[in-house]
Amino acid sequence: MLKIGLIGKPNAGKSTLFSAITSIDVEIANYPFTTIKPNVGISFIKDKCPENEINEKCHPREGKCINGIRYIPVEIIDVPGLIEGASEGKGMGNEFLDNIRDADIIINLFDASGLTDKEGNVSENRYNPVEDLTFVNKEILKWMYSKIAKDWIKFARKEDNSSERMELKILKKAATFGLNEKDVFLIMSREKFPDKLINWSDNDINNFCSYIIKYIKPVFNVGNKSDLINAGDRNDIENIIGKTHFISAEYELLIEKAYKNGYITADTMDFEYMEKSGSEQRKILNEIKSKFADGEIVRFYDTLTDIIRGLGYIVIYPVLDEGKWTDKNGNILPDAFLLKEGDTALDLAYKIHTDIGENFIRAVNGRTRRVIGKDYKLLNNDVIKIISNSR
Ligand SMILES: Nc1nc2c(ncn2[C@@H]2O[C@H](COP(=O)(O)OP(=O)(O)OP(=O)(O)O)[C@@H](O)[C@H]2O)c(=O)[nH]1
Ligand SMILES: [Mg+2]
Repeated sequence: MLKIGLIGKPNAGKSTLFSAITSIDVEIANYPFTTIKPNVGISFIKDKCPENEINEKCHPREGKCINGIRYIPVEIIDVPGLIEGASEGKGMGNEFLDNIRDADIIINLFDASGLTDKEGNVSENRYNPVEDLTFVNKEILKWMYSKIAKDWIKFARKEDNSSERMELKILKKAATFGLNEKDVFLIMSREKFPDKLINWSDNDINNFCSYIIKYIKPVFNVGNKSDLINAGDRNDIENIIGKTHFISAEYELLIEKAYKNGYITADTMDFEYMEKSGSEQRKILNEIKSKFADGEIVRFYDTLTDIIRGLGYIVIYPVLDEGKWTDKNGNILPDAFLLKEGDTALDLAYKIHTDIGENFIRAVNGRTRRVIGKDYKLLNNDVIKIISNSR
């Protein structure tokens, strides 16, 4: 399952967002270091389900499908707040970042309102939110460096004496961040490093870490508390850091709760009011609705979808019956897997099971009914049957 880590300075609204998107109640409060232990939960990314094409209802094994929109589960991890100097033990330190070691995507949630200072304390003076981005990114890098550089000389001496491929040697260090051989190969082929590990300087190790972020594990800055700012504030931020997603965890939570309690018909912006909702509630929700309609604030689900699309993730539906799009028990489109653009039918086979990958014979495209080979490049929303020799 795709893993998404929520990081940021204390009081930025990480736990509020976590609660809104996972429906898990966690501690939320207007002071720093409310969260002291990471929270882990499941949320979803949404995509149009192929069930629409066959006029049948699908049977998701995981997640759900509502009105033809498939909800594909992703793991969300909310961690304590990060402050400058965390790598030297300040605040809650940085050990807790180990919980997002193998996250595929890191979201740096920053308080766009500027109403909390660098350490997350509510402040009278308006604070420039862009400052958070610099130190949070630095702390992430320092944390990665500390893991990779640990016992480097001992590691380098041992590995320099072996005839293994360089990628496999580096992987012994990089696997802790969830990287695989392909990932390491990508970094090593695009960037230059000394041939012998013993000759890697601190700078080389640092660069390697920054390339992990650049190529494999991107950090996305997302502005929170955008309900408290105006167009000018948004411009000021975008002038410095470029196009930004402005969200409101508070609104996300309000909408989610209104939906769960039966006040509105959907948790999307096209909701209608249910009879049970009162006039005060409708007034607040109308205001919220208009802010989203004006594009002042975006829904976090849309942000997430944008990020995932931008990274080249695609949704693939493996089936056993290429005609009916079912598994062996007749369940329609039971699974939705996230793969990456460029991944092949063989990659899908391995993702289903190593045994199926190893014994791959051919595959069939469920839409065209054509036989495809192991090198077939998967397309978003493909329905694929894999034929293998595995028992
Ligand atoms: N106005 C507004 N307030 C928000 C928003 N998101 C969170 N808050 C408030 O900000 C405060 C901090 O929220 P938390 O979710 O506890 O923040 P956190 O980042 O998890 O904080 P730590 O666990 O201390 O690192 C709470 O009072 C929230 O109600 C938002 O989008 N808008
Ligand atoms: Mg928190």
